[in-house]
Amino acid sequence: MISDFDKKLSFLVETHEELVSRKNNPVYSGGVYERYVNPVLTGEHAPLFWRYDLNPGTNPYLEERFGIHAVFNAGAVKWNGKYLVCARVEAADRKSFFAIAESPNGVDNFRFWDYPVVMPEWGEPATNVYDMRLTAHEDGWLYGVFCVERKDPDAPVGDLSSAVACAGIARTKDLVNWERLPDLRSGSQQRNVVLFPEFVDGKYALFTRPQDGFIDAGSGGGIGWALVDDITNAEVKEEKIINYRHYHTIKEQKNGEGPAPIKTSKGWLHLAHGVRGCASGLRYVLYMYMTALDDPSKVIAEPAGFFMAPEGGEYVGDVANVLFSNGWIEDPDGKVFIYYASSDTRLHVATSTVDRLVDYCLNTEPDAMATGKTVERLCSLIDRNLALRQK
Ligand code: BGC
Ligand code: BMA
Repeated sequence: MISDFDKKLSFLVETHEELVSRKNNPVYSGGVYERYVNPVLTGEHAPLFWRYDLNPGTNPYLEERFGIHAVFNAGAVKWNGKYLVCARVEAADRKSFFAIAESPNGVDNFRFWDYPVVMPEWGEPATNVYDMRLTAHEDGWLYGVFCVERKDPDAPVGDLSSAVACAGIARTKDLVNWERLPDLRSGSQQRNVVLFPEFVDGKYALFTRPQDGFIDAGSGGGIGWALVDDITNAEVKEEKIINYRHYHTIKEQKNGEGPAPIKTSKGWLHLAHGVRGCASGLRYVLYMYMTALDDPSKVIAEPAGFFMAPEGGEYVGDVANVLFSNGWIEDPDGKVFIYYASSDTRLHVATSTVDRLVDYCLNTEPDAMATGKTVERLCSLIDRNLALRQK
């Protein structure tokens, strides 16, 4: 006779397998990229043996023992022919950690490896870690740079939210064993730190995002750039802002580098997030810009406004109105897989090509910073299109 436990378990196994092996299809999304019908990872993709004690002796009701409700903000890398993401997995206790999932095609069938990343600690143990950027550096290591959060020791009594954010740095050759290096030393708090893949003047180069406090960028003007002599003892000595925040734009309040940029014949392609404040809270959208090949810190193009903003179900989640991306993969044929998360809850993919993304960056007008100019541009496009019609 099949027990209730076994019946329940085979139902769970079947529905989980259905979810994980579900085929994903692109949808037309305006020409620059394609969104996909399904998210690529959710909390429910986590293996059953992470969430349940599968022993009927100790879990007769087959209850979930370890809740995982969100899988989002993932670093990404192509590894031995597979598409790998290093996701931020959040447990019911609000702690997040990293876990690798791999897919044969980059758009569906993502499966987690058996164990999450066991990241060695450095210094005082972290309360939380998140948003890893993976960089295959020309020094031969694969680096993970991520946000490390610890409670602010100087917070007034009763303030249980203030924290200190800094950049943790680790490297690996197999994504299983990680060598943790000292956290980045910097005169300010840091989130969204990203290692540039090449040496610059013989040094390691970092995109930074200095901030006055834990949440507020404050006087931190935007995305910064810093050269570091020794990545095993990294310190931001000098930092210059290369991509500024601006009044009445999608990045009025904060911005931050996404994944490490992609090198193209026309310059470095960057994906970043911009944040503005509004009555419903912070709104996070994605934008793109390009920097020069001979100077990766020099902006040469930046289309106005957002590249992607939440749509439909993407608006809903733990932290609503958020798109965030810290991972993308470029295939040898120029196809680009953009891994973006919605509302701190689930991970999606969008696909494009290097050529289309470069075309978007170089041929979309930059922000002219005034409504009159926006209308002028629209009218000029209408004029040109209507003239075509009359021919
Ligand atoms: C959260 C992050 C968030 C940050 C700033 C952290 O505690 O885990 O998701 O970006 O606070 O709001
Ligand atoms: C942060 C990020 C993300 C998150 C976002 C919205 O500042 O570092 O982890 O997606 O806020 O909560």
